Amino acid sequence: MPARASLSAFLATARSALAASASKKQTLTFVVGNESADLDSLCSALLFAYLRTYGSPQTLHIPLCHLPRDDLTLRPEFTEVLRRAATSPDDVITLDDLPELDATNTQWLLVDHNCLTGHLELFNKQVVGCVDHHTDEGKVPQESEVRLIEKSGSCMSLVVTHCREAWEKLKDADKATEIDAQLAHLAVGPILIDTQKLGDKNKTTSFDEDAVQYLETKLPSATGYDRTNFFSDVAKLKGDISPLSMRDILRKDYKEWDDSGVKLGTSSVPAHFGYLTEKAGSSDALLDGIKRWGTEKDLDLVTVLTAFTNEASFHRELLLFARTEKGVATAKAFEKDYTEKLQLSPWSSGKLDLDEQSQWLRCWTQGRVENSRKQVAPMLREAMKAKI
Ligand SMILES: *[C@@H]1O[C@H](CO)[C@@H](O)[C@H](O)[C@H]1NC(C)=O
Ligand SMILES: *[C@@H]1O[C@H](CO)[C@@H](O)[C@H](O)[C@H]1NC(C)=O
Ligand SMILES: [Mn+2]
Repeated sequence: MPARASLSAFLATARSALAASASKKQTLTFVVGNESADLDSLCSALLFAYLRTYGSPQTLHIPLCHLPRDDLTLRPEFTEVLRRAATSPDDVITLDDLPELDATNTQWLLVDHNCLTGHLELFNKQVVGCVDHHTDEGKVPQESEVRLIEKSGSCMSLVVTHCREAWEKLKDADKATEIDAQLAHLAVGPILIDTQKLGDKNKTTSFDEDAVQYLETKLPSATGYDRTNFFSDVAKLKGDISPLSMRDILRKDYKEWDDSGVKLGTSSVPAHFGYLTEKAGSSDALLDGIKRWGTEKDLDLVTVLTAFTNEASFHRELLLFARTEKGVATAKAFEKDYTEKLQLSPWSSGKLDLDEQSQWLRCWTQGRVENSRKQVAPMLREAMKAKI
């Protein structure tokens, strides 16, 4: 391992080692976060890999962002935290950058989860440790060298707790103070977001408080850091959909179900249909965007659930677009069973609505604002069974 470097130089080293691995038969060690790929997971994997790589024994740990490269654009808050760490999304390693890997030549350390999921599930037997704040699923071997599972607001706080000593012992590098400030930005960002600046008493633990206190010793005011400003910059970006395309808005918070012979896709959006219509340019353009999403995902039923605050009160709207006969039958069953329960009333006099044999659309204002996707998705799945 060369001398400790900046985060971006470290990522370049990891990237070239990964590229060279195809020809060599050496074991690669990966650090990977949760498939939800939120700020906590992404930053925890980067910091943990960095500190494990330059701590002793020096072994290269490759940080893997658990998402396709295309999805990085959906997380402008991550871009902002990387910018403060003098790095950019182009530098990180994503699922798309993985070469063919022989599972037996790999080792995996998990952060922000303790059981590999999705495309990486096939590496489950190669997991050698974890740092996590979710319920212990008992999959990571008990005798692992690293096995830290504790309740905390942010997994990053546990990574910092675990690596604090190693961090202090890192060999000095050129510009060590500057590099440490960059790394501290990377670390403090997700902790502030996950704990509402240590203000959410239901989430904040002493791990989070101690970690922030420690990290801020590496962030004197000369580094430009200010807790309140940094938090509000990152938090604003997290909720901002204005730079996103319609497709990105629909896929940013997307969940899908495929049962009872019907494929249902649901997109949760933090803005109202008036905003979406304006953003698309017209009602027809919005409908086009929704139709294209249904085609791309090959759905029977496209659902868009909006949630937003307007004039100090909280609102929800619901759109169902059925694009196959099965989808239409499901949507009609849903309308019949839940119009009253959810207090659905036509949005904008039904101007988006469609009524054809295999294309049916309803857009409603939802009176029962306490029902989010957590409640509405099971209702839709009941309707999938009940199709009229
Ligand atoms: C990934 O994170 C989400 C959000 O914290 C959590 O609900 C989920 O259980 C985690 N996945 C695993 C496999 O731990
Ligand atoms: C904390 O939890 C309590 C009880 O569940 C709840 O009433 C309160 O609103 C929560 N506070 C915050 C800041 O989320
Ligand atoms: Mn987390």
